[in-house]
Amino acid sequence: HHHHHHCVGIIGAPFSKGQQRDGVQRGADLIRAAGLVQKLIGEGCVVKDYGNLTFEEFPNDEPVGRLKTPRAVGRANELLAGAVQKVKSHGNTCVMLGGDHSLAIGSIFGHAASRHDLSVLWVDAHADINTPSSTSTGNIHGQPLSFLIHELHSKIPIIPNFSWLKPCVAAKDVVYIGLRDVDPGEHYILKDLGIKAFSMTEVDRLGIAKVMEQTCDHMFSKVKKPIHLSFDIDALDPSVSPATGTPRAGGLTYREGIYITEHICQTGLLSAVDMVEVNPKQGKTEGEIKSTVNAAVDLLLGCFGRVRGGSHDPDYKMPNP
Ligand code: 4U7
Ligand code: MN
Ligand code: MN
Ligand code: MN
Repeated sequence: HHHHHHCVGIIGAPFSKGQQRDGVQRGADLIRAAGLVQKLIGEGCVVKDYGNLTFEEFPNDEPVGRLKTPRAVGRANELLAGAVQKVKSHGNTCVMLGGDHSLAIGSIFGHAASRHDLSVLWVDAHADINTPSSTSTGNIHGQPLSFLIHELHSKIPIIPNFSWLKPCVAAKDVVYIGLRDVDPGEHYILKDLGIKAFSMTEVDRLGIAKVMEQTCDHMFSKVKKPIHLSFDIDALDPSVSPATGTPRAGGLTYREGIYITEHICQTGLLSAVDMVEVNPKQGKTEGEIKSTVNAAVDLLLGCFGRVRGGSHDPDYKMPNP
């Protein structure tokens, strides 16, 4: 019943300074090298690859409070936000290939600037909602949502290279799936703001089909807003995607991950996707890297219409015996 094609705009964001492990900046090129563009075209998408962003170096990027490399993260996200706005202004669904998850700051801000009033679906083992004061690690990839959510505005101090950023998402418009490693401060925020969250316990209890039904019920309770899907590859179980910086046992299966993307595609409201935290240097073998990258590619294909039951080809001619 999808007679339209998806127009997809891809941005590569080879950035790693939201955390401390080298390698995650190579995620975007690996996902491309696995054939993402050709495979999307094979699904009937019209694809424009906008290439990789080039990020500024900040040699004296001293911590601000607990925050590590704040200037690099601030400037990278400002650049990314502008790039996402451009991709959206061309009428594309934006795919941001990371890089680490601090990039969601710019990706969601840029998306919100062109399509305000988004729903954000955050698929992750982690809640990524520490504030600059609640963080225990200082890594900004564990904090992006605190910078984006209106209700947390008063918790965000003045940080160099972040003055362009204003909160742009309401707590009621965020849904989590896959949580299983939530810090005490994050748990407090989730409860305090009443953020909808399907942890792995709820995935076990309800099954992924009911989780997606209830996710969409929540997101579409009033008006149908465009969806921003922020997919951290560590949401999947480390047996599927081991090549990532902060793996956590007990994650989503490959099939549950694909089901999420298929369901979101079917809403017709997917407007931007982040695919982040693929880190080849964290893979112990070639096979571990391959499995992680292939999962990222397959999740993106699910976002753009690939269906496991096969799809209709109007040009198919049944061969004669
Ligand atoms: B990711 C952590 F303390 N919560 O804040 C933190 F456990 O983007 C992990 O989801 C954050 O991979 C993980 O540093 C960030 C930690
Ligand atoms: Mn479709
Ligand atoms: Mn994570
Ligand atoms: Mn994350």
